[in-house]
Amino acid sequence: MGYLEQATQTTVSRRGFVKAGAAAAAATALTGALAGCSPQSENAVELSETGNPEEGATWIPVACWLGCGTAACRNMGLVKDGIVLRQKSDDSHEDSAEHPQRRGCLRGRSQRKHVFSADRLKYPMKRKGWSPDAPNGEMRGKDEWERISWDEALQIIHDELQKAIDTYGPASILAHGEITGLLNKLGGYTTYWSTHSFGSYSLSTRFNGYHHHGKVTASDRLSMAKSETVVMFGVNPAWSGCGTQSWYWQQVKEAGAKFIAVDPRYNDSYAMLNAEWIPIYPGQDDALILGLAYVLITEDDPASNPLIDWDFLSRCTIGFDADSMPEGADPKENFRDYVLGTYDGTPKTPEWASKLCGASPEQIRDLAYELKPEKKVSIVTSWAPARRHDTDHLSQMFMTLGSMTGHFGKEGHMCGICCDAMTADGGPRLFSTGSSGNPDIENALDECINTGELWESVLKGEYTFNGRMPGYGFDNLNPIAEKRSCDIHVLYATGIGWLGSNEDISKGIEVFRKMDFVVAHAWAPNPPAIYADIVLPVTTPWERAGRISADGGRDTITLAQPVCDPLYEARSDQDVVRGLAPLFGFKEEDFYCGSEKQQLFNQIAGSTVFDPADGETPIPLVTITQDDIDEWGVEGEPQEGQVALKEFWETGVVTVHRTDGDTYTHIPFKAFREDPEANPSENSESGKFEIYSQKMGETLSAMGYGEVSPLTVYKEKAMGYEATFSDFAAGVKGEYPFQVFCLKTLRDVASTMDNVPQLRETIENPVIMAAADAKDLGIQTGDAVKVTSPTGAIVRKVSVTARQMPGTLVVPWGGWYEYDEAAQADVGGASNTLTGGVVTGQGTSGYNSAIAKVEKYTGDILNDVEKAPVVFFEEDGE
Ligand SMILES: Nc1nc2c(c(=O)[nH]1)N[C@H]1C(S)=C(S)[C@@H](COP(=O)(O)OP(=O)(O)OC[C@H]3O[C@@H](n4cnc5c(=O)[nH]c(N)nc54)[C@H](O)[C@@H]3O)O[C@H]1N2
Ligand SMILES: Nc1nc2c(c(=O)[nH]1)N[C@H]1C(S)=C(S)[C@@H](COP(=O)(O)OP(=O)(O)OC[C@H]3O[C@@H](n4cnc5c(=O)[nH]c(N)nc54)[C@H](O)[C@@H]3O)O[C@H]1N2
Ligand SMILES: [Mo]
Repeated sequence: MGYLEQATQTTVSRRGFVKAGAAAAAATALTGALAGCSPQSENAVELSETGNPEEGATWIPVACWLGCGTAACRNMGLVKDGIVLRQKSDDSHEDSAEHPQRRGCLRGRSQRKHVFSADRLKYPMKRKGWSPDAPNGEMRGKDEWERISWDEALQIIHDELQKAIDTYGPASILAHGEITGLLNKLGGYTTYWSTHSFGSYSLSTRFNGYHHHGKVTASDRLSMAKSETVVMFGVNPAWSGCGTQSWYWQQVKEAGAKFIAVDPRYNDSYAMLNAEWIPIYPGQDDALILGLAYVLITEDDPASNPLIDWDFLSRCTIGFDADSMPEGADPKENFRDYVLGTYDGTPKTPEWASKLCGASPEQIRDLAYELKPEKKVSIVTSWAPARRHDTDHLSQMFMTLGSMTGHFGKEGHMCGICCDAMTADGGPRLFSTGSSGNPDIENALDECINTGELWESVLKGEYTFNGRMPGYGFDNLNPIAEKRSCDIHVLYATGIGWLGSNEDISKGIEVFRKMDFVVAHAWAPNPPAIYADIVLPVTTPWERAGRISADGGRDTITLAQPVCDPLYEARSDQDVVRGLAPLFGFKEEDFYCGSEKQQLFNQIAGSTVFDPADGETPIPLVTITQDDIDEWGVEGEPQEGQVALKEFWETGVVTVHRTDGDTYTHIPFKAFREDPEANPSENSESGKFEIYSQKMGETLSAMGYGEVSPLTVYKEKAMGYEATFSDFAAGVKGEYPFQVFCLKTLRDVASTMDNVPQLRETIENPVIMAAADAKDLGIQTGDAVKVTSPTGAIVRKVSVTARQMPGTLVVPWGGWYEYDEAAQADVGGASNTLTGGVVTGQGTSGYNSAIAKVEKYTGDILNDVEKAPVVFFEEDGE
């Protein structure tokens, strides 16, 4: 009997789900239950004769679609007449270490407050001051709004897109999201790329032998629990992987591991794990690792004090010493001699490292001894340290540390990325979803601008082309640093990205104001909507056909049912395209294979799970009968799978029941370690881990954003630690003495939930400052501060803590940009107000790269929760 069979029996078929409504015991007060609902919804629920507002309500699986990477938590809604009265998470089976419930976090559980929020956009709207001939662009963000009909809105969009194409060509439209299929049929559009989540892991690891996403560089959870020591370089699952993933970490603790944290902050995860703390300055991990390498190299004695795994180093890596350098490279440029300072005269001693990273030489020495090859050690990190300028060599630095200490390819040992959905549970995802069946329409253009220089490029009319690398795909890398012209006139935004997730929001607004025409799709008044000309109210996933996702933890797939009809006049993004298609002479079928329900069905039918027999062959997940097909009213073929469609639809979740040593066990680089010749890395020319990577240095340098050396070395970082000094050697701080970095916070997932009052109340998202700095500046928790970087300023309340390195500030990631005239600053706390202005190396997005000055702010500012919801215009009596 296979594991999955076991799994589906326990998970789904046998005691898989709590029958609808069975757990709905306690009745909540009607008003309480509906706080924050739209007026339309409120009218819809009536008290039953028994006075129980939950009578007749049913529990159904509802979508949590947030991009935290863990967005496959099971989310349940108690639904009555299209209204969600309450939410709960996974109680589909008994919770156990091997087969945990997929429990969600406060954000997923607040989705009903998000969907039925007071600030939902209701109708298509047009900015009053905009007209086709006179855009009055400088009024964007300040103007009044008027309600228009969908027909008017679509006609205006058609006319403006057509005008831009006819006048300036299709490349004059900068777009993303659902509209791009239609634009592709019209000749294409200009797109953009960034290194988003992965930072400099995105491209460096394509050449140095490591792995680009990193998720598969970490062991699965049962293997990880065998570690004796876990060294965490910047990992915060309690906030950024909360829900079931954080619980995996607790399993590692319960199994007896010791934890050591290397981080500018002692975060809640470290507190949960009772970790020791080695505070370091943001971005200075490379210096610390070089200090460790010095101790390992100078104190290792294979007989009496084995600190280095010479066997792994010699078989699996190149570039460590003069003898292992690749052909053609200068033998002097090897890692060992760099660390010892043989040729540059600077030994990278713990004292040298201490000056650069802030950890004491003793802490560095002690840490080196914690990493002994004979011990089961997991060295883990996140992408956060790499979402920073000039970190192209950082992935290689961790790879080198793991190689020297030999913590690769053995159970209980690892060296890899441990964040996002797969924190403490690495490995390939066991489930995948099928294709929607919609046609793929190619973009005829390859124009693609790096977000680090996006706004500057639009203003200058010129950018650096390095291939078309849309989304997370970097396969079109074409490092030629070709200077191309760009002439953007129209912005088409779906989502907050351009004035939230990307760097340099102030310059973004400058660009928005220069455009002929700006469209935004949104369900809440987020910054791109506020700075647009036409705003289209779109549905949330709760108002669509349902949602299937295998994007969360590796052993879970979720399926959500629709909750309600589109609220007010909202339409799905697809329906916008369906509405525009005939105006351009296209048919719906040119873009979609059928209804959204048909597409969901196709995704379900095509979903797979790895066969438990071998742990790697995808087999169909869902059994579908002719009756199912008839009931759904879709086209399709019956098929045999592991779970019946009806059951999946009702429970909303399938998980794999893991057992120790099963076929889903993931010990990264195991085969590589055993025989690197037979199992070479796909990501390097030599097939080995390249501590010296010629191809990496050459390729990244060719992108035109600065030299990247083939050898992993210490690098001074733009907008980094040294940049906070005017005279580093003398220790004199400069105009911007603070390093600012971001944190994924409990309130937001990216900036998706920042408008939800209940989350604003729970998590304030203040600027976080070290106690010593606050004392110097006469600042206390609850005061307001103005934080000014070379690109912008924010004013926020401050929270003072002893759990953070002096000289650093945290601006939590997710706030919505909100310009305040009196403060001359953003009072929404949008962290990218402070970033931008530099592009380095592989074009790494510098979300954690900012330097700033701080002053106490004495004007009035409100806490976010005290702010009234933003409504675009008064209700017109409906
Ligand atoms: N300063 C700073 N910047 C950062 C980061 C940081 O830590 N600090 N993190 C970076 C990282 S790791 C990432 S992954 C990115 C994430 O940046 P994004 O990818 O921009 O973030 P998401 O929240 O996924 O954005 C989705 C947006 O689309 C909207 N949306 C979601 N679904 C739909 C839909 O079906 N239709 C429409 N029309 N809209 C929809 C959401 O409401 C939201 O506004 O941000 C990066 N930027
Ligand atoms: N709540 C919430 N969860 C999320 C998201 C969200 O927006 N909100 N976003 C999701 C997404 S898109 C992603 S990509 C993931 C990834 O998220 P991660 O890459 O893990 O990022 P963070 O959680 O911001 O930071 C992790 C830790 O790194 C530390 N750190 C920052 N810079 C450095 C450094 O230079 N060196 C060291 N040693 N430590 C440093 C921070 O103090 C923090 O403790 O999170 C996902 N989870
Ligand atoms: Mo991300």
